[in-house]
Amino acid sequence: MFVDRVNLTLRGGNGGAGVSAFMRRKGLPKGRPNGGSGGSGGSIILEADANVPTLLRYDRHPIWKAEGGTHGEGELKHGKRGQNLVLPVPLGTMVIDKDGILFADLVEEGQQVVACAGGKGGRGNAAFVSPARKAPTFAEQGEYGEEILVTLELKLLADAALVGYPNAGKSTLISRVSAAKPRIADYPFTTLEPNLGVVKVGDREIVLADIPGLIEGAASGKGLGHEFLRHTERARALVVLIDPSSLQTDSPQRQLEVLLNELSLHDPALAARPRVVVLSKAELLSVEEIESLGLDESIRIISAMTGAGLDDLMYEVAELVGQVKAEATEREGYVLHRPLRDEFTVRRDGAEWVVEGVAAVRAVNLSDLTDPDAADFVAQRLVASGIVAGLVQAGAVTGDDVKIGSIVFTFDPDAEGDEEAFV
Ligand SMILES: Nc1nc2c(ncn2[C@@H]2O[C@H](COP(=O)(O)OP(=O)(O)OP(=O)(O)O)[C@@H](O)[C@H]2O)c(=O)[nH]1
Ligand SMILES: [Mg+2]
Repeated sequence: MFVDRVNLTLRGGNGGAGVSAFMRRKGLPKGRPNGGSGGSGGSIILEADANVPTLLRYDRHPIWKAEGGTHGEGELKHGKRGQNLVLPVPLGTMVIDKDGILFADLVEEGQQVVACAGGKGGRGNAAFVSPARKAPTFAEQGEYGEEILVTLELKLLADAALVGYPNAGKSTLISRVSAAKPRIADYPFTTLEPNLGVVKVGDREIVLADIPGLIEGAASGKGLGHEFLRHTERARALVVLIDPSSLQTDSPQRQLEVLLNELSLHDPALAARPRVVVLSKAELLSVEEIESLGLDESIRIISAMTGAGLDDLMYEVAELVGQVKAEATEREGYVLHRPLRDEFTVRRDGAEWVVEGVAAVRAVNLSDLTDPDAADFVAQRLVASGIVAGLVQAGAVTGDDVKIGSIVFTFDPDAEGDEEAFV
């Protein structure tokens, strides 16, 4: 089965929690803080891999989660990082976010994009020691990993694509010039999914794509429709096959007209793509019969059955592909860097102010908010991250309730920290 479009849910691993612990010493009431930090969660990375032919494995398995970090421990033992999860995808995979924005086009072997980041590990209490805070009793929770919905869409990367009516002999041709072994039969739509084959031409190699047959009206859904023309979009050249055999009811001339029209209905750029037009199954006709077809002189004449004309055709296709490559800008993949996640947002919800976003969650992400020392620290973070200023700007006044995550506290922009009351 050839799968060229999937929707995935990806989750970065959660960060491990930091821990609050103390080294006990005789004679010391509390001891020195020695709680270790949690490990960060693993990220999910998509990587272009030439050994992966389709998106099939993701069709059956649409949810992926990277490993979480482990928690910190006493004696300054830090948690282990979660492993990154690398998901291999075929060359030519486009990565599209839930708003339809393309953020990566993975065309080169090994090209990667971090699709979603793991959560940061929380810091242990040892990390919060400062001259003013010699024995912090709080630690940070781990952050949740990022979760995203993405669509992966595969657009094959072929140098040349075979286009023709069903039964025109496309699969027979690719099976003669490459190691591809598609099914071949004298009924239409034998080929239901694209096949790629590598053709050696002298010391060059070109990748040829055999795609399902195209008929008149494909643009409006006839036959297999236009779906598979997506895989010709990135081909540098087209090989248009026309078939004089009795398997076709349309004349070769008419086939060519219809094919070019369907290509331009899909994308006008395809009809303008450099192409070689080929008359297949030529051994069925005499020289006179071929002449009487009145075809343009530039048409190549081949027989995949006898092998006549195949070497010359492949040479011509390789030359054309080479020219297009030399003229065109290189088909490079890219990875767009997505805008940073909103640090925080402030909105009014009934009587409450609600602060959301990464910075907001980070500010209050401590293990024990009833600890006055922790509350003091949170108050400082709310100021430093600009959240207090943001609330004031939005119109919050002393005494208002402010909600961040599951925590509600009374707003007091002038508080010295320890006056903040957490509920
Ligand atoms: N006589 C003759 N028959 C051929 C030649 N090439 C292909 N055929 C026959 O034409 C029929 C169709 O061939 P395929 O290669 O399956 O055609 P296709 O274009 O891939 O067809 P679809 O996959 O249905 O689009 C088969 O019966 C082939 O044996 C040729 O050079 N000479
Ligand atoms: Mg076929």
